[in-house]
Amino acid sequence: MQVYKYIMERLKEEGALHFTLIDPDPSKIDVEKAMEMAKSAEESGSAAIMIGGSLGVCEKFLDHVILSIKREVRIPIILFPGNVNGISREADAIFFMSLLNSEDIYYIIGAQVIGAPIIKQYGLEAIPMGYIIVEPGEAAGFIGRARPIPLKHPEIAAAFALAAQYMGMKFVYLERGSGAEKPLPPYFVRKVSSIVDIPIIVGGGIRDGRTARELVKAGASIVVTGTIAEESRDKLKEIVNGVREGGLLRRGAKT
Ligand code: 1GP
Repeated sequence: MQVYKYIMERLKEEGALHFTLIDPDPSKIDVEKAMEMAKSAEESGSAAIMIGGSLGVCEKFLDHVILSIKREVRIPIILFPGNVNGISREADAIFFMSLLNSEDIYYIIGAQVIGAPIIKQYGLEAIPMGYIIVEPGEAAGFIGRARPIPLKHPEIAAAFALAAQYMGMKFVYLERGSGAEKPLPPYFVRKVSSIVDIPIIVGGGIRDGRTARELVKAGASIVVTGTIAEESRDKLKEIVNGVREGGLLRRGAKT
């Protein structure tokens, strides 16, 4: 399956999509739980499974989780690596991401240089993505040594996102941090969306359908949730429905 093509075609048809994030940290979930989450994500209407996390990721467990999930679902499995230990040959594609607002060159280009030959060897489809962390940033911000963008300054995130677009990245991800107390406010996404043409992915702290709908209306093309998928199937459904409602309004607009 060509995953980038699949995403763009579905975005064109539906206006917006929901992706479910599974954190493959063996101290947090076991394989059975990951399979259950993936199944419920597909049944709820999620368009893809993302797999990645900041800590505790090892390739052996990652391979095992992905192979097990693959037996359960047909939607694509996309790696969302926090480092080179997040690469698995079993996935359908990898977000080849650069943490643009890191203070550490390793997270901007170092890990990518180490990972690129592995990705080539595994024959994984690499989908270039600019990753931007907004305050508080949670574990991803701390581990990635980000200088989180202040909420008061969406124009800084917009400038980063535009730079990502000009560098040829296919998506830009605005990350509030997994488990963040509050999601990104719509005004923040609206500002970035008014500047860039590439699809915007948002994630971190999204826990209800209304929030998801408002973020899509503000310009998000893809909404990612992780924590809620671990906790409540009903809430996950509500969020996917929120994304759909927002998507209907955005259909035909830029993806
Ligand atoms: C992490 O933004 C995602 O990259 C998911 O965050 O776990 O808060 O849904 P949550």
